[in-house]
Amino acid sequence: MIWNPDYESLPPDGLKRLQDERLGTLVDMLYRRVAFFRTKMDASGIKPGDIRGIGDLARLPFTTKDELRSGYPFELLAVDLREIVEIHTSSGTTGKPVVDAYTAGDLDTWAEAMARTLSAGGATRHDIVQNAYGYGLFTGGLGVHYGARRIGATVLPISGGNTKRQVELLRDFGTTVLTCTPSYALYLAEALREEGMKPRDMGLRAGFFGAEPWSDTMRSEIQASLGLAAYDIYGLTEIIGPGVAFECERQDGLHVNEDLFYPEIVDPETGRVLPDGQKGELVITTLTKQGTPILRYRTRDITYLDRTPCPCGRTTVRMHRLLGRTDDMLIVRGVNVFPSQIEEVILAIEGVEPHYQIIVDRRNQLDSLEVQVEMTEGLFSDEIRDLERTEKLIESRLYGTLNIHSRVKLVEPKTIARSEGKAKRILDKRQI
Ligand code: DLL
Repeated sequence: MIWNPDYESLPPDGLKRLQDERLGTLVDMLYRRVAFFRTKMDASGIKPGDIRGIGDLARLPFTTKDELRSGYPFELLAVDLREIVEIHTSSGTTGKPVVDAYTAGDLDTWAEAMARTLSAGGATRHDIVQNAYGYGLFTGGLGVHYGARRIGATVLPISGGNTKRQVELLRDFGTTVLTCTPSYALYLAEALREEGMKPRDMGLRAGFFGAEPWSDTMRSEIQASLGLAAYDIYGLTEIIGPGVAFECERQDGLHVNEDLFYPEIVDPETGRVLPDGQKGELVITTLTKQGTPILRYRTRDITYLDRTPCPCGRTTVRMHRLLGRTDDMLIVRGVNVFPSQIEEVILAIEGVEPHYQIIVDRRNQLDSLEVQVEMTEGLFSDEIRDLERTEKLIESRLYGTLNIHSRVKLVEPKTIARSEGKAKRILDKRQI
């Protein structure tokens, strides 16, 4: 079902007019209210009057994650703090997190964007939505929650984890819609199987999965094991959270909420805008956001755009499911992990060398993180007890930094391959 045909099925010229108008208002507002954007526009010799529409967008400077971080916590606010009613931040990044500050109007937009997302997969007020995305500063839980409320569905706000309880709820409440990360969906499927529950015994009809990379193979597995239609949903904290783009019943590319978020694809090296169909880095401009609007945000996510009409009746552009990232950020169990964070922890420990390897795998349908670290000759000649103590110490420090559990294995000196160029420290064995 199309939640809001007035916007989702606008004829292309009407959509373009709306985008032109909204971009003009945005640029004008950012120039007046946010010193960070004013300084950047001044540096590029651009005045708000120069931007007459989307056709001029490429003249505006990009915004990067580092810039957002350096504006922590409130430097990029475009309204008075009193107007902000809710704040979310990005998870486990190096240094400061990125802050998304929402006005009441932004929460309304978010609910709208997520209502469209859930409706596209056929969810309605008759559904019972088991929301197993994490509630809290992470945008997944509350984003889905607001959208489910907007369409009038019944929400079970169970949040992530606690698999036994998830199984119980699913059975007792007759859950019809499941929302969580795709890896957790598979894990849950396994738990249900162990309880002797078959897909046909469950009432599940649809699932909305995102926040981490997954593939069509994984989709088939999820659909078969849970007996539902699995939809890919995309978003990021910097822009709004989930609700940026979503699949319709065709499951063939993600419709971008284009009246709210304008997508471009650029060459990650040169920043040049690429034509539709060409792979590159997704760049997003928020067209209506009030609290923390952003110009041309470099997402580092790799995809391409497809403007061919979709039989579903939406006229919005589709982005292909994500093909990767330009940086080396790992997403483990939905949490962003940067290798540099791991390195920092390791380098502060005595008895180990700065040679390590990060191994990410998927065991029992759940991501696992293992860190192999070379020990010094000194530690190598110590008692086993001492080695175990060091392993546990690193594990607990890593947990403190990353907020997810990892396994640390000390290996003998000189056993980790050295590299002459860029070190290849990450081994991602997940088959996705
Ligand atoms: O993960 C927002 C979200 C929540 C999306 C729930 C979908 C569902 P962040 O924690 O800021 O926000 O992480 C954003 O996650 O730049 C992508 O690299 C990755 N990501 C998000 N959705 C997908 C997806 C939320 N469908 C980062 N496929 C993004 C692959 C995804 N990667």
